[in-house]
Formats: sequence, C-alpha cells, structure tokens
Amino acid sequence: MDKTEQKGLSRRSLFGATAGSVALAGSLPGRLALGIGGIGAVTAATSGAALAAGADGSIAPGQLDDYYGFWSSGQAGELRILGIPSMRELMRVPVFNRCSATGWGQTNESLHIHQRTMSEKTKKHLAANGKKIHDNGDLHHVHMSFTEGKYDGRFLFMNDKANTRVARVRCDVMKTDAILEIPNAKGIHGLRPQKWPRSNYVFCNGEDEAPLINDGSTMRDVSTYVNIFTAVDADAWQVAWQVQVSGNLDNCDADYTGKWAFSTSYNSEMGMTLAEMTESEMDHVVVFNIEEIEKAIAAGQYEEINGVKVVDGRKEAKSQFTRYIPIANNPHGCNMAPDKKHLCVAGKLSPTVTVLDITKFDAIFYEGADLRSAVVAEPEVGLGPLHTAFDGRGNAYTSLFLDSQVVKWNIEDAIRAYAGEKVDPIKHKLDVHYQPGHLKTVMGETLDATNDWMVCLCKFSKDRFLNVGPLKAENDQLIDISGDEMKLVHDGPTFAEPHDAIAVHPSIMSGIKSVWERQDPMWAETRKQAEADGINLDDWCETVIRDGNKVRVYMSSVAPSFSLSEFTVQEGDEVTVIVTNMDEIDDLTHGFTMGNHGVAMEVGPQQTSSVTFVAANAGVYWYYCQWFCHALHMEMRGRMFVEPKKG
Ligand code: CUK
Ligand code: CUA
Ligand code: CA
Repeated sequence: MDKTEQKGLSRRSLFGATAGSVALAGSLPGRLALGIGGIGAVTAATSGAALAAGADGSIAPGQLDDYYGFWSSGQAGELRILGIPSMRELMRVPVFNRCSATGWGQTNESLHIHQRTMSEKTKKHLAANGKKIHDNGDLHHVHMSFTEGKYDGRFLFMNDKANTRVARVRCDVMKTDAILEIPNAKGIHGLRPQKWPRSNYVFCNGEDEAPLINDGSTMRDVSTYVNIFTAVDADAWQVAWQVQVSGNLDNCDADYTGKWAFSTSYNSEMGMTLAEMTESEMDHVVVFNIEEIEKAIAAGQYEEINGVKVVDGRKEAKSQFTRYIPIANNPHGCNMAPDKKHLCVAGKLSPTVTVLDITKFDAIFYEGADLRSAVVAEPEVGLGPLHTAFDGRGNAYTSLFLDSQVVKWNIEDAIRAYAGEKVDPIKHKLDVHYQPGHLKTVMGETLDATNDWMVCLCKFSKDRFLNVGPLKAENDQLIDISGDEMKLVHDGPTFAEPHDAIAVHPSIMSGIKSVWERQDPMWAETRKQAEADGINLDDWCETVIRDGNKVRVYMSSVAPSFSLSEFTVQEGDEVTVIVTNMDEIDDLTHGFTMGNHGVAMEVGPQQTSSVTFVAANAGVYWYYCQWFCHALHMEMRGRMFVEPKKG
C-alpha cells in the first residue's frame, strides 16, 4: 500500500520538496574537497527514489519517512520529532527544559521568551532560589494549529503541568517562540487548539484545585478552592478569558463547528485524597458554550482577577456557559471523532467509553433538560480505557491501560447496540506492551484521518528491551491499522515520558526552513542592543564594547573560525557574547562554549545567539565551537583573557 497516494500526492513530489534536508549526508573530506558551497549537489542521489515503507514500517537508509511525528516528553519538558513509520528520532526541541546542547534556558533570546509573561510571584520565587527561570516542565500534550478542522502547519502548542504554563513552537524553524504562565489556574494538563474556523484559541485545563486568591489566608478551607478553564488567544499569546468550573479538569477537546469545547473531570467530588476523589459513582464532562462565553466577555459581564477576565461557570451559578454531563467515575480521555459528531469519553475506572452526540448539546442547555440525553452509546471495551483515536472509516481505537490492549470498535455499531440492536461494536483487540496511555492515528484528530498507522504509547516496557537498570524505557509501539485486524509492527523505546503524539503529513510542513532569516524576531531584542551599540549584526562583527562593568563581545562565525580569536575583560565583568553565524549552508550550525563557565549555545546558519555570564576569576579561558562543522572544527576556538582586578 502506498500511503502517500491515498492523500493524492505522489512520493516523487514529496521527496522533491523535502530532500534538501539530507544535503549534508556527504562525508567530511568530500565536503572539504567540494568547498562547503558545493554540497547541495549531493541531494540528487535521493530525490528520484520512490520507495514506500516496508510492511513492517521500515524505511530504507537514505529514504524519508511518510509522516512527521510530534511527541511530547512529559517530565523531560521537551518536544520530540520522530519519523513515522520508522520511529526514528529526528530532533529534540527544548521547550520547558534547560538544554545543554542548544543553550535553551540560558541564551538571552530564550530567557526573554521565558520571562516575558512571568508573574511577579514567580519571579520572586525564582530569585529566592537563585534562578531566573523554571528549568523543568511536564509536557503532556502537543497539538498543531488548525484551519477549518485540518492541521495548517503554523504552530505546535503544548502544556506544562508542573509550572502551569503553555508554550508555542513555530513550525517554520521548530523553535519555541512563546511561553505563557497562566494566572489563577493550577497545573495545566489537558490542552487543545480550537479546530474551527481556525485555532483562535488554545483551550487549557487547570487540573489542581486552589483558592482563587492563593495567599495562604484560606488554604485549608477546601470550600474556597476553584478550578479554571482557560482560553488562550493563540495569536496574541495572552489569556483571552477564563471560566471558573465545578470539579477539576483532566483532558479536553474542541469540536468541528467552533461552538463547543469539552473537558473531563475525575474529581467532581472536590476530594483531597484518593479515597475522596473516587468516592462518587459519577463524575462529569463539562461542555463549554464558546458563543455564550464570548457574548458575556464582550458585554463586560465578567470579573477581572489577576488581570484576566473570568466568568462563573460553576454548577451553582446556573449559567449558560457550561453544562455538566454525568459520566461514570473518574473518566480520562476526551476525543472528538473526525465524523464531526461524536465525542468519546474514556471511562478509566469504568470499562466503558461514553459516546456523546454533540448535535444534541443545544438541547441540554435548556433548563430542566436531561443532561444524559446526548449519550448515544456506551460500549463496554475492556479494563482501564484511557484514550481514543480514530481512523477515516468510522472506527475508534481505545487504549486499555489495565488490560494492556488496544480495542478497535465501530462508532455506528456501538450506537446501534445502545439502541437495542444485536450488533457487537468490538472489532478486534490487540495486546500491547505494556499498559498504554495515549494512542494516535495519523491525523486522526483532524478531518484528514488516515487508515494506515497508529502509534500506541505504552507506559511500561518491562522485558521488551535489554535491561538498562531500575529506570526502564517506555515503549511507543507502531501498529498497522490498514486491515480488519490491527498488526503490531515495531517497538520504539523512549525516554521519559511521552504522553501524547501526533502524526502530520509532510505536505503540511512545507513552510519549514533550513536556514534562518536574518531578520527573525527570535533575536529582535539582541538586534536592538546591537543597534544602540552602533553595530549592524548583518555585517561582519569583531567589536568589543565596554559599558561600565558590562562588556558586549560581538563576533561572527564562518566555518571554521570565529571573527575574534581572543578578547579581554576584567575580573568581575558581566560579559555578553553575541555570535552571528554568517554561513548560509543547510545544516551548518556552529556553537559557542565558554570553557569552565557553564556556557554553551547553538548558532544555526544565519542565526544570532547571545549569552551573558560573569567572568569571576582572572585567567585564560578557551572558548570553542561545540557543533561539529568542518574538518578544522577542533581549531574553531579562541581565548578570553580575564585580567585581575587592579588595586
Ligand atoms: S494524560 Cu498521560 S496518558 Cu496527561 Cu494525556 Cu492520559
Ligand atoms: Cu563551528 Cu564547529
Ligand atoms: Ca471521581
């Protein structure tokens, strides 16, 4: 089966569009002989090939994958890019983590992105701990921006449960370009972009309950605890509005009309202990009426709390903003089907998936309506259902955590069975290894759902790989869903701890660049400082500027050298090194590492990066390029002389 043909795209055109990225596969001596500029010619070797993935998902050496996979990484705090179906890891994009290779979390450019929306409270907390930023995150959910129900290749959005933040990654350069600390809420977990008409909002669930005024005055009085649903303006990257809700919020999704958003809650009890959180027979899914909320915001009917517009959608407020549909205790996954009609809520403690028909949601907003009247099916699927994925043929695939299985079931058959017909909606069960969380079909959360691959992210690998010690890899398994029965084709070990993943066709990623644009906003602040110093970053730089005890060192790089092979500062100076990479070749990244100063950063082709540190001790320190760039890469180094303090 040629999977790209289904999409009406020939492999040949696909390769033509993306083959540039393999340009530097040439050997180093070859590159030297060619001169760096001649390397583009190497691409011809792969551009004419037309190999589909093997039945086992294998991709031959030199061949490109059929899809981009974007993986979250949980407590590792980064975004990962894998190829599907090969499951080869292609890149790591630091987001909430501190990255040793790229300097993310240390360069001035990344600190600016981190600090731009930081609250005074967080700044105080960090300063008290000798830090400028949080250097960890817990990134569970990554989703792409949508236009009319389909991925549009502009942005990826993701959550940080650990420090109540959300982030945006630009798909043209695959770098984090905005981070937002969400006020009022605690522990952002579920995150989904609006699907229709486009992702104007990113919806974010607050998982943890706390007093709205969290100043210690009522912290033991649970009756003052609230939970918050947030809509982030995806373009302006600020909070558009928030809704105060009853119970906590776990996972969320949005529909294909732009009218509704939904969140599951496992703690409608507002319990503080495990026993309390699982006490009730029923929890709920919250339905948010986006139109009604927008109307209230526009009419000024909101309370402003910590600079954010908040409306009251709690049960007792009896507003038109929300409805609470009872769902069997402690539901988890919340997945909108590409049939535009059915929302699937996974039972977790209940062996069921509850199917809701969203065209019936208008009716439940009438007073006295039966809130369960939108339930159209509730198939028993197995033990511990967590998340549901969809293909383009009306089938759903639900992960069963306790059974260590994926169950394939048919949505229409489940509806017929619920209506009393004698039909079994369960089509197949497949063992996975072991205890799966999320699973994702290719573009199955969009109107472009395909019928080829599914990845299943298993939380445990136990005996599947060589023993590497007490901490084991997880196991992201590749499953062929093209036939009637699912087929397990590949084990993929992953480090802590992908929760979720999406797969995206390369045609959607056509805006991706190989070389930075010199005017990129990423270093706009640095450019401003350079202009104030009379430096044009687009020209060759080799200038050291002293400004009191601050020293700014401007240098350029062209393989294999920095424009400055030495510079001098005084003991105790605050030194900022600004490096612009003048190379224009694909894949020619340099770096800047200052020895014994804990300083390193990536400087991609045509990129400017800067880093600030204090030269605390007199002496000579070598700086070097840490990104292998040339046969004379080792020689790409220079000295910083730190002169002893006089007197
Ligand atoms: S949650 Cu991890 S398995 Cu954070 Cu999406 Cu369900
Ligand atoms: Cu430049 Cu290594
Ligand atoms: Ca509960």
